[in-house]
Amino acid sequence: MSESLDEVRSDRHESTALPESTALPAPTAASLRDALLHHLRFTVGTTPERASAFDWRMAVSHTIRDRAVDPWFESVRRTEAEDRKRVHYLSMEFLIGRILEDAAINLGLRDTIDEVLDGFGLSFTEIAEGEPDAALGNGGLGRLAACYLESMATVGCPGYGYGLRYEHGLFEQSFENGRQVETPENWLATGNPWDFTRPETAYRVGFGGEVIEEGGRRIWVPRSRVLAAAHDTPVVGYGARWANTLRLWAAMPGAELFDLDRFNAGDFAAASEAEALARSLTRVLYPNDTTDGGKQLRLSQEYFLSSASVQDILARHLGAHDDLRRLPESVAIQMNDTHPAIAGPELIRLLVDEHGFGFDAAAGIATQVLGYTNHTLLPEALERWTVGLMRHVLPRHLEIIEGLDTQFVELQGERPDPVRLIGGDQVNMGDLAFAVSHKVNGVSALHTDLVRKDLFPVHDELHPGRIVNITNGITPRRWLKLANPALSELITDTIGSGWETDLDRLRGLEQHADDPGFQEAFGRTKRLAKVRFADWLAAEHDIEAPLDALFDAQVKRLHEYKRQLLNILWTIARYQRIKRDPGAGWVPRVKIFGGKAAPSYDTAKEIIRLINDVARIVNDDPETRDLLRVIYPPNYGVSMAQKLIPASDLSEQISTAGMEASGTGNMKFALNGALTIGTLDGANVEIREHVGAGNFFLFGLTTDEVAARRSEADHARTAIMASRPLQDVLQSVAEGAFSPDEPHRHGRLVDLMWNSDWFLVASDFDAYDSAQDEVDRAYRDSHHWQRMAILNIARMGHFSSDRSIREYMSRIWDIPAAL
Ligand code: 26V
Repeated sequence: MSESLDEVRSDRHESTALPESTALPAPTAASLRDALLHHLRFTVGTTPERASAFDWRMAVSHTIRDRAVDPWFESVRRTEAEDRKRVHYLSMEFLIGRILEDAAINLGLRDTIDEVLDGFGLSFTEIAEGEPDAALGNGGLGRLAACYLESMATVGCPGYGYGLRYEHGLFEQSFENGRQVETPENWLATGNPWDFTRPETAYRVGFGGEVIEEGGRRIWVPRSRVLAAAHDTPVVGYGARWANTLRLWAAMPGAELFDLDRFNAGDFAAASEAEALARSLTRVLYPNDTTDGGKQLRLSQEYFLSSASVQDILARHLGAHDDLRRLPESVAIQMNDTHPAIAGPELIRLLVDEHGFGFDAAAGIATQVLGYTNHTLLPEALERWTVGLMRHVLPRHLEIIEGLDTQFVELQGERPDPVRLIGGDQVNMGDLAFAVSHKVNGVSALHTDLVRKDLFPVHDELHPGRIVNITNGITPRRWLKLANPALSELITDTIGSGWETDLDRLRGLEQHADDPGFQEAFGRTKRLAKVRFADWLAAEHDIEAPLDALFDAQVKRLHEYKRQLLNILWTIARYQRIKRDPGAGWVPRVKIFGGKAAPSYDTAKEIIRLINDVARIVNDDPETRDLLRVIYPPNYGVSMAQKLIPASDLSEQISTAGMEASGTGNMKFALNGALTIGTLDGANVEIREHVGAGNFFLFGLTTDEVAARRSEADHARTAIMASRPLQDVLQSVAEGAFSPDEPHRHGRLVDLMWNSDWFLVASDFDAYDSAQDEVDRAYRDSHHWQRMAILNIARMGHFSSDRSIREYMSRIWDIPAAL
């Protein structure tokens, strides 16, 4: 039986290409123009004469989307015909950004559609910029998921992204008197042309209720049920040789879930409970890395994603196979952090309760299928749910976690103080995710070491080899080809095309690093990017940026460990020095900040306010404004990054060592020829190794030194007393030099610096200051600077997300490429 099955399979491996006739013909400008007019008329319902920018964008998007369909169907057909193993990437966040231009590039239609629109007197770029960002994520973790989806499609890894279709993505940020104000984001308000709605693909997801015993079996009777409806977006790889699906679940009340009996009995509230839950479940992305309130909703969201996805995965498997014991041969599930870790207990529950497996067998299958990526060591970021909440929302899953906990304690034998999945009254989702996974990965070499040593030492001892490192990566299509067309063109002119899918080829630029002609050409691309960014700043935010200055950028979520405070305090020191000696030959700098603070994160918000206060004083000072500018455009996101990163000369990656798991912005900047000023943290370590220590501005305490320094009493006071510049800076802030209307406004931040300084801003201040001096020296020698920048670009090939995905495929998923 199994032999003949194998025969069938190997037979199927032979058949590949789609018969030419069923595919759309390769588009010419004329055929694309016809398709565009067709959509304008029949999809949008208007004419070229009357069409608004929005109408054109819809028609263009549908025209491009049509071209994704054949590669998409063909990829599904081949995967099924060849019975290929697939990966299912479960993530609460996908920070995608705009889709149109990325899809056009990957389909090879970027220039043709440009030409077609030109014929109507329209600009593709302008139309594409009308698209709202799909901002279904908070920061690095969500953006990584988006890069990985694109790379999976590019390298031909059969798979699905599974997430939630939040009605409102990450909040929009504006500033009022320098303070962050949040307003709801509304990306779906004008419809989403990329969405294929599949109301027929819907699963019931239960919540609450109780577990009853029936004939020796445990049966979960949920209190309410919500429908998860699939919305699919095709994800086309570069060259359109492969396409995967991003499946986002939307919660729906579902008429059959309405409890008519309860309603008729007069219990109106209970009858509508499922409806109320459905309306809130996928309403909004959690903006909060730190929330206290809404814990139940968050856990319910996580379960909703996990359950719908696992049900879908099993349904697909059972559509083609009859044996769930062989699930690990066809299915890999990757959990993006612990957020979908309840997928483990859910898979076990379905195997045991609905498919008759014993507990141990089910747990064994789950472990072979699941993998877990850890993205942070911060204790406050490691998810824990109280047993009470878990019992209230997921009573059957709590029993299963108890079963896993018992297994895990037994495994630890005589260990006096065993690690528990349930410790005290808390369920530890990190330990749970570890226990149900065959591989657990860190996201940079340093981070992985710390995962082994500090986070999971006992797990590591019990399961040597389970923890692996797969350093993060970024997609060169969006972050170089799309974001930086001028540099991309220069690269292609110099080394030919092919780097888009084989980023190591950038090495070919090394031999041009000393060539003054190439340096000049590179300088022109940087200048062009600065002009583009400056034009956008002026048009959108009425902010002026002097083009001849060094663009020095720190863009990322606001967090104390990322040390935007160090950056702004140093900026004040620079301001004071210029004031003291304006003619000292300063290198003009634009200090660029971007990033959002979690709405409940008060200290981060105070730092935002300080940056904006400093900006106002510094930018208004006629003595300094030509030498120092502080700009902080609000609402940083993927699309702003695409303009800002190519324009930057210097990339600030200055987290307290040991605290930034990887960083991925660091990679985007270096790939676009910005030099890094940074600590030995996260992927900075590997970036420095690749680009060369001489092409990287290193400063600061190491991870071990951080630990030692923190244990010194009064380290903050000692460091401040040793640094005259820092004392002056803190004094001016304390005296209200940047908040004359409210002199004590920043008193708490100054207090934190003197009395706690957990993130060692003071301890690293002088080292940072010296590294910044070195930046100035290097920048003054323009040939030297360009050479370093070019070497950075040339040596960044390793950080392509294609490399990361290939590592996941071979080391975790056991999936060969389909291409
Ligand atoms: C969560 C929380 C929640 C509680 C308060 C503090 C805090 C701080 C950070 C986080 C982030 C959790 C997960 C995350 O987004 N990690 C990021 O993942 C990126 C992709 O691997 C990586 O590049 C970043 O270094 C890492 O912070």
